[in-house]
Amino acid sequence: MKEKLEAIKTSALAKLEAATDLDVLNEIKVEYLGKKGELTSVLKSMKEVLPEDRPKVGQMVNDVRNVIEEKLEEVRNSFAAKLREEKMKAEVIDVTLPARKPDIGHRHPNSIALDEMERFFVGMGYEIVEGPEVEYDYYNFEALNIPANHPAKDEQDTFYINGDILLRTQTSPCQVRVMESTKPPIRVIAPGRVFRSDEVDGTHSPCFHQVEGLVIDKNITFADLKGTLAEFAKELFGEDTKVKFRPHHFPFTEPSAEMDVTCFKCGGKGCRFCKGSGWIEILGCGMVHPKVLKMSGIDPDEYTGFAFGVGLERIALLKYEIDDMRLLYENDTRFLKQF
Ligand code: 2NM
Repeated sequence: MKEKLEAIKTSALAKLEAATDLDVLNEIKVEYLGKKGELTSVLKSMKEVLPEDRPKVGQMVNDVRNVIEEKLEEVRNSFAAKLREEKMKAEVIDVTLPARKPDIGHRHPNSIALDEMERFFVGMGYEIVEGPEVEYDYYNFEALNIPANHPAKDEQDTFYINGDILLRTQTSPCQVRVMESTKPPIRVIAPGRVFRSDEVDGTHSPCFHQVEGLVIDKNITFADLKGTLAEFAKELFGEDTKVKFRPHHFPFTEPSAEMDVTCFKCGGKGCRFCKGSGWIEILGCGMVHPKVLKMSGIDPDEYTGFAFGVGLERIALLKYEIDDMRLLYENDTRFLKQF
C-alpha cells in the first residue's frame, strides 16, 4: 500500500511539474483528487487493510493528498504570475507619446445663425415657441387662409400622414396655436423644422428650417414691421445694411411683401454674389390677414399684427458664404469645423 501511494505521489508531482496551462491542472486534480480519482480508490480499498494498520494508511493517504494539493496551488500561482507579467508587458504605456486630443464637436452653421436670431428677438421681448412637426391640415393651411384647392397648396406640397394630418410646411401653425390660446399683446418667434415635397438641389431640401415671427397688439402697423425687420437685417448682415420691400402675395397676410437687403459683399454696387443686382432676398412678411386673426379668435377691429418668415438655411448659406445647401446636411466635420 505504501509503495502504491508513493507511486501515485511521484506520478502526480511529475505531471504537475510538466503542466502548461490551467485546463491541464484541472484534469490532474480530477485524476488524482476527484471522486473517482486515484486517492479515493485507495481509500475505498481500505477494507483490504488490517484494522490495526488502517489509521496509519489513512494518515499516509492524507499526507499524499496534502503534498499534491500544495504542489497544485504552487503551480497554479506560478501560472497566474506568468499571466500577469505577460499582461503588463502587453500594456506598456509610452508616457513620452503626445496625448490624444479629445474630439470635441462643433456647432452647426444653422445653430449659430439661429442663436443669433433668437438672441436678437428675445432682446426685443419676443418669446420663443415651438409646436408639432406633424400637424393638422387645419393649422397648416385652413387657419392660414389657404383653403382646399388654393394654388398656394400646390407651392407647398407636403407629405400627408392621412387626409387631415401632414408634415407642416411652415411654422405658422405654432403661431395659430398661440393666437388661439393667448390674449394679445403677442410677440413670438417660432423656429423649427418644416417639410415640403421638393427635389434636393443646391438651394432646396424636402426638410429645412424656418423662423417665423408674429406680433399682435393694438395699433400695430406696417411701420412697426419695417422698423423691426430693418433692425433685424442690420443685426444679421451689419450696421450699414439697407432694406427694401417688394410687394408680394401670401394668403395669410395683406398687404404682403418680400424684403431684400443690400448685398453685404459689394454694399449694393452689384457683384457676383448678388448676381449684379446689389440686393439679396431674405424673407417674406406682411400684416396678418383679418380673416386669419378672426379664425383664431382675435378681433381684427381691435387688434392688428405683422408676421414674417425666414428660411434658416438661406440665412446660414448667405452669412457663411456657403454655395450649396447640401453641405449643411452632410455633417462632414471638415466642412463643419470651418465656422
Ligand atoms: C411668411 C411670410 C409672411 C406668417 C404669417 C403667420 C400667421 F400665423 F400669423 F398667420 N405666421 N407667419 C408669415 C407671413 C410667414 O413666411 C414667408
